[in-house]
Amino acid sequence: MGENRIHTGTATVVKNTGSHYLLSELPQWKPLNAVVRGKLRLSGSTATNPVAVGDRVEYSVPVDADGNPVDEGTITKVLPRKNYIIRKSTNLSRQCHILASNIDTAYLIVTLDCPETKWPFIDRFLVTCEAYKVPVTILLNKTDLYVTEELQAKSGLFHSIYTDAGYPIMDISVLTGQGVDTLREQCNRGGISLFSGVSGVGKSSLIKAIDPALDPKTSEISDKYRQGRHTTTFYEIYPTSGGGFIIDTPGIRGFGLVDIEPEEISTYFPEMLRVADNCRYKPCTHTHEPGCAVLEAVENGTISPERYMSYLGMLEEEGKYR
Ligand SMILES: Nc1nc2c(ncn2[C@@H]2O[C@H](COP(=O)(O)OP(=O)(O)OP(=O)(O)O)[C@@H](O)[C@H]2O)c(=O)[nH]1
Ligand SMILES: [Mg+2]
Ligand SMILES: [Zn+2]
Repeated sequence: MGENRIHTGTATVVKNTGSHYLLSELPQWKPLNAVVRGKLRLSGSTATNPVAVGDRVEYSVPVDADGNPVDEGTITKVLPRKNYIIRKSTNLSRQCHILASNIDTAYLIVTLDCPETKWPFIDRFLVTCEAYKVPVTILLNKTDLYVTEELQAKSGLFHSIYTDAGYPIMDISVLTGQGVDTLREQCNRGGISLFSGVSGVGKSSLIKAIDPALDPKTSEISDKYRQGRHTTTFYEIYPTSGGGFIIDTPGIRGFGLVDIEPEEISTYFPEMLRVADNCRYKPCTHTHEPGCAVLEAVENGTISPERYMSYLGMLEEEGKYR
């Protein structure tokens, strides 16, 4: 025991199981068990989790003469985050949770059926990504199921709304393999990809399709409720054989905005931000003001009524609980 030295370094949190963490010095994959002892100095965060998957941390660990860890490590400091995704448990809750940090691309996985992803959820997720500077791509999964006229129309509408808003969309089917190769290539290009979306949309299945060596837990959808069970419970970074890193997240139910003032919300709708400069009054809530460029854009169809309704919904919700 007298031979032990203390090694210190910087690593990325690749797994969080509640009280324990796994760290690795990416792009190397050599996970080390670590814990937080005592108080960590936090940068003014109100989150319930002081350390999130994706965090870059400083750590120390006792090592033997050959430099091999002889015990678990200790996280001593969380380095400033490039970005993160944070949510409130419910709109009423003051508690918030950092889902993940230092994300290169957030993939929002959406399905129009089995389960149907509610559109306000999509917009709340997108607003959060804009607010915290996380680049996002939408994956429309389970396209194999969109065979009825109604679902095809819905898919068309979905594409036009979110393309107009300025988001990249990819059509995906884990079942037929549509889009999977392209997505794999993107994920392997490096960096951390976050897979997010409500329960049952196929996040874990998609990760497995991207790299069959990975095995995130998947489950059958409960037909009774047409809603997935929450199979994934711990956040985790998976290293792909192509050199990428993917975070699977548990299905998210609600998505409350965190620390976003009502008057800021419209700035996180890229299509509103583009025209808001032309509003006659500033600040403008884009709800009733004469000469409002956003209202005009909704009127003439450049801004989709669906997105605008989402905006009004958020404005109302965020105003109410303050
Ligand atoms: N038809 C069809 N089913 C799919 C597709 N992708 C996934 N599924 C099915 O959807 C169900 C849920 O998939 P999961 O990968 O567990 O979903 P998840 O998003 O990880 O769910 P949580 O972990 O609960 O958040 C499984 O039964 C999958 O087989 C697809 O492209 N088409
Ligand atoms: Mg899952
Ligand atoms: Zn306006």
